[in-house]
Order: sequence, then C-alpha cells, then structure tokens
Amino acid sequence: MKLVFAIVNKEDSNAVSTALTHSGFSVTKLATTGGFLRAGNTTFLIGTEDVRVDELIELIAKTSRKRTHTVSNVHYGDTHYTSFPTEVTVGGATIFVTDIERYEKL
Ligand code: 2BA
Repeated sequence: MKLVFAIVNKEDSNAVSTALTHSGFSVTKLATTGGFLRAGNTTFLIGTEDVRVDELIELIAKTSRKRTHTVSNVHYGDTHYTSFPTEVTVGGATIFVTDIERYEKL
C-alpha cells in the first residue's frame, strides 16, 4: 500500500480529480498554498495498491499542465526579495510516493 501526495495547479484540480475518481481511485483534496509563490494550489492524498502507482502517476501527468508565472516581489526568507519581474515554471505536478505501514477503515 502507498500513500501518494500530488501537488497540482488549482486550475487542473477538477480535471485531475475527475480522472482519478473515474478510474476508481479514492482521493482527498486539500486546498494548499505554495511556500514560494504564496499562491493557492491543490494537494491530493491518494491511498492505493503498489501495482496502481504508475497508472496513477500517468493519469496525473495527462491532466496537469506546466505553466509559466511572472511574479514580482518574490521573498526569499524575511530579508531577501527580488522586486523585478521573475519568470517561474510551475508544475505539471509534484508527486511524493510513501509506504504505508498499516491501513484501516473502521
Ligand atoms: P511554490 O512553493 O509556490 O513554488 C512554485 C514554483 O516556484 C515551483 O514550481 C518552482 O518552479 C519555483 N520555486 C519553488 N521554490 C523555489 C525557490 N526556493 N527558488 C526558486 N524557485 C522556486 P514546482 O516545483 O512545480 O512546485 C509547485 C508547488 O509544489 C510548490 O509551490 C509547492 O507548493 C509544491 N512543492 C514543490 N516541490 C516541493 C517539495 N520538495 N516539498 C514540498 N512541496 C513542494
């Protein structure tokens, strides 16, 4: 059993969610905020069998896009920041796959 954390752009959130649920994955969606851009994104928690992890990642890859954001006043900690426009590429998705020791539904 694995627990997959997938952070996606909030504009892709519905497409990802629909694709995963249609394929039979159980999904929890969290409204989250990226630490760098301080903009909203979506984090999915998906518990699944080991053999379905590749299929899951493929579905997320198909439904989430890379985007370029131009930002100004990017903060690096409390004291350092850039005040000129900076281009940042975000996504498609950032995915963490973790082992689950025990899974119970009570
Ligand atoms: P943010 O932290 O808002 O980051 C947005 C994008 O800004 C990142 O896109 C990356 O291109 C850039 N970026 C992030 N930190 C940076 C830094 N210290 N210096 C320069 N550029 C930086 P992605 O890598 O696609 O990440 C999208 C979102 O996924 C992130 O939003 C964050 O919420 C999450 N994320 C990415 N990597 C992570 C990690 N290792 N641990 C936890 N969350 C992560």
